Amino acid sequence: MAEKATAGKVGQAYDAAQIDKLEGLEAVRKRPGMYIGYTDERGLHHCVYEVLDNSIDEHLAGHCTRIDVTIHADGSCSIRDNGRGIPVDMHPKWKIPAIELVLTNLHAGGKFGQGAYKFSGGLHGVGAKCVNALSEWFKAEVYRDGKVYFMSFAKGKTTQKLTVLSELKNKKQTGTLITFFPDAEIFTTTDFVFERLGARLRELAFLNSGLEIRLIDERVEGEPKVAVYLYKLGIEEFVKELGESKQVIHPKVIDIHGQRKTKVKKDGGDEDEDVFVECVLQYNDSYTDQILCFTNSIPNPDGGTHMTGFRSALTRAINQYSKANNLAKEKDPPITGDDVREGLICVLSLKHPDPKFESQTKVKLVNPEVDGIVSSVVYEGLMDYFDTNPGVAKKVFEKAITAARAREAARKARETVRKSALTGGGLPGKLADCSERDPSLTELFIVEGDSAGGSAKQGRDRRFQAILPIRGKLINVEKARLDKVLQNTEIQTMITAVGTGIGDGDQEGSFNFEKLRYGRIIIMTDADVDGSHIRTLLLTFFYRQMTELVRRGCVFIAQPPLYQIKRKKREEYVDDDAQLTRILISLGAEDIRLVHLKNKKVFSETQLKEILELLERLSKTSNAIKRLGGDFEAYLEARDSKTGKLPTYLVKIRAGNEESVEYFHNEDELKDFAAKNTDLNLYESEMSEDATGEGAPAKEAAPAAPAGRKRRASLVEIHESVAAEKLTGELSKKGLDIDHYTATENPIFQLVEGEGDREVKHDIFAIPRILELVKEIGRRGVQIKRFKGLGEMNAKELFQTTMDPEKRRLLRVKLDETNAVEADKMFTVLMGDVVEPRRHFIEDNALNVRNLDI
Ligand code: 0RA
Repeated sequence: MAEKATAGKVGQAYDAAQIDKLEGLEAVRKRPGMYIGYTDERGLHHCVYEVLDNSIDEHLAGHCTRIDVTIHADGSCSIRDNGRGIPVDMHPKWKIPAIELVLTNLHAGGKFGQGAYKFSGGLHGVGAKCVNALSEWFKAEVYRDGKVYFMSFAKGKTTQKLTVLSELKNKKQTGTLITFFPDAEIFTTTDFVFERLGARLRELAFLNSGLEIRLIDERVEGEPKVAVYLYKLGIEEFVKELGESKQVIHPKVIDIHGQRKTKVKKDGGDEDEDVFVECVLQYNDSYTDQILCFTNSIPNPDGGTHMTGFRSALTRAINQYSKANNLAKEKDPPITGDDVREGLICVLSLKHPDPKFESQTKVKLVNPEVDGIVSSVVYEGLMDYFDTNPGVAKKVFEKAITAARAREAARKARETVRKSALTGGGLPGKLADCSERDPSLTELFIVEGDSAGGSAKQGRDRRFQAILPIRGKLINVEKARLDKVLQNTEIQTMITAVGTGIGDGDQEGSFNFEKLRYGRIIIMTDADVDGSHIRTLLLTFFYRQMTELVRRGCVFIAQPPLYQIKRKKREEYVDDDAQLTRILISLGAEDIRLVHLKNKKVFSETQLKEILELLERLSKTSNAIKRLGGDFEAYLEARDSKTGKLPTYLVKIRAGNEESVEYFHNEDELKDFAAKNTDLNLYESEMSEDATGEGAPAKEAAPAAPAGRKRRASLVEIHESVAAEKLTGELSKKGLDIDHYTATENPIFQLVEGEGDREVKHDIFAIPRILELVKEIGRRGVQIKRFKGLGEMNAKELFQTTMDPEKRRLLRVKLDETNAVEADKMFTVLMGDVVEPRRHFIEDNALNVRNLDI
């Protein structure tokens, strides 16, 4: 009897737990925002991070060395780790498998094994169970005790109870594989973004040295796209990379770490636990700082007590060092926090057993004891470092004292700006203000040049549009210190017109969003080199000095049209080259027929249009291959005659002034070639080029071959092969044999224009000519005018095309908060003075950015 009673009780408890957890997960589905913050792209990606955190915890506990995140072709995502595997044994109290509890019971917490959750990240601390609740389906495979366990769910409800799938060959293998498909009823998007996941995984790899994280995208055609993140030196490499495009003032980073005890509340009272601080820093010659704080691998963009502790320690250490070594001159101003942070790059990573954050999003750490802990670790570490590295200490001090002197000068300059803003009627004379006073309704156009400024003033809607013309080149705020920037009159008028003031901190005249005078600040510059330079300078200024404006999306770029075309009486504005081509093609194709001469097939108008579009796309691939140094016709000819596959590698070989190109279909062919041509050192890094090529100074008596005869090679992967194969395939389906891409002896096609007496026949010997000819025909009778400057448009045109809210296209400048690191890098690279990365950046991005001429 007694036994039965117990069993009944257990049953009850089990049921109760069951109901409890279902209600729990139901709540998550009802108010997803409360649990994961957002249901947009951010929330979608948080799901991956939530699951990932458990794997990272396994790493922190010393049991996991590798994590694979895979975006599958069906749109699902999986996270696989080689940790201990989620426990599958029965929970002593609830009598259900631990894994079920972990994945379904909201309030069960995960504290099974000792120490496993010591530095749990959990962006919102809700873990895998929330992801489960928000997934159309969710599967878990666990490798443990020599078996493969499996369990599955749909929208948080169990669809398959824990079961054993098979025995493991390797009995020692352990790990967890979670796969889930985000529920489209919950999320506004279910498309995972490779770059977004990649940025976070990279950060995690930096913060967890030695952990190998892979991101695999199986949605692409052909081989999956794979990125591997593994940093043996952890945040040291992070800091090095952040400083990569800046001129550092000491080559070796400063690495400080230490630990302190803190009291943590446990069931049985307070217990002493370790808090770990790691802080890596490096100074560069720029005037901005970049301090990234993390707690248990979670970014805290708003800082918090660890940031405060770090800041005070840095100021204290540098001042202390200066005092002890008598470095400052008597008339020098005191060195402040702002001064010691000028040109600083720092990553501060805290590992805390019981972190407390200001909000759900964990952007700010609030544990009060952390201030003292970080401050003491950093101060001690820095003083030690300065004592053993007096050379670096001196440079850091020099940097800080120069900043202090400049700050003093800037304060005086700012005072002048503020005074001039207050006196003389306040607003600059050049500003043509609008009559509306409510900033939510108004816009300010910052216009390049007085003449365009004049047109803009005439053409605008003066009720809500204000115009500020600026003249000549602006000062580069990335290369000059604030006091110089503020002496620039263009900058002064701009600051006064915008109204908010600049910078951060709490000195007089610093940025105040409340004082913004126009809801939209619109940069309007010419579509030429100077224009884009000025635009970049303006953007850099807003990004560095009025960041909040950019963050809130108040800064825009006007998009004047690139062309005006006239045909008969019709006028049209054209935004860019792509649109122009489209228009010319559609005009050209209007009354034209394409005939295949061999079978006399006449293509219909729709077919012709489709063919033209394919050809247009193919010509882009062709250009891309030319850019790589290849020749498109030769490339096509090099295709595999049996399979039709196009080459995926290209090797450029130079010997003196002669250059030749070879194409390869796969790694095997390439290896073969490399083995036969060892002199080319095909698999060597660029570094070795100097040793073999012209770079190395020729030693006089060396009996080396004359430099001219030495062969040098470079190997390039042809990513375009996928697109080219697809396009040529589609063309051939439409009856255009790619063999005819190159000119032949006899005409293959005829393009027939007009009808009856007016009929004109054009023989076509090669496929690309079809497109060319159609464009030529389209261009007839059309006047194309390229707008180089805004000044070429009259007031009415300028308003209609570029300023009229009904018709214009504005580009909103966005600051991707999840990628502030990238944003900073972009501005440093674009405007700073290290040339190499700038070139790479422009080359890498040239295809995406319109008119990016620096
Ligand atoms: C609870 C306890 C232990 C490990 C885990 C959970 C765990 C969860 C996940 C989720 C994804 N991968 C994971 N790996 C482990 C400790 C297990 C033990 O003591 O053996």
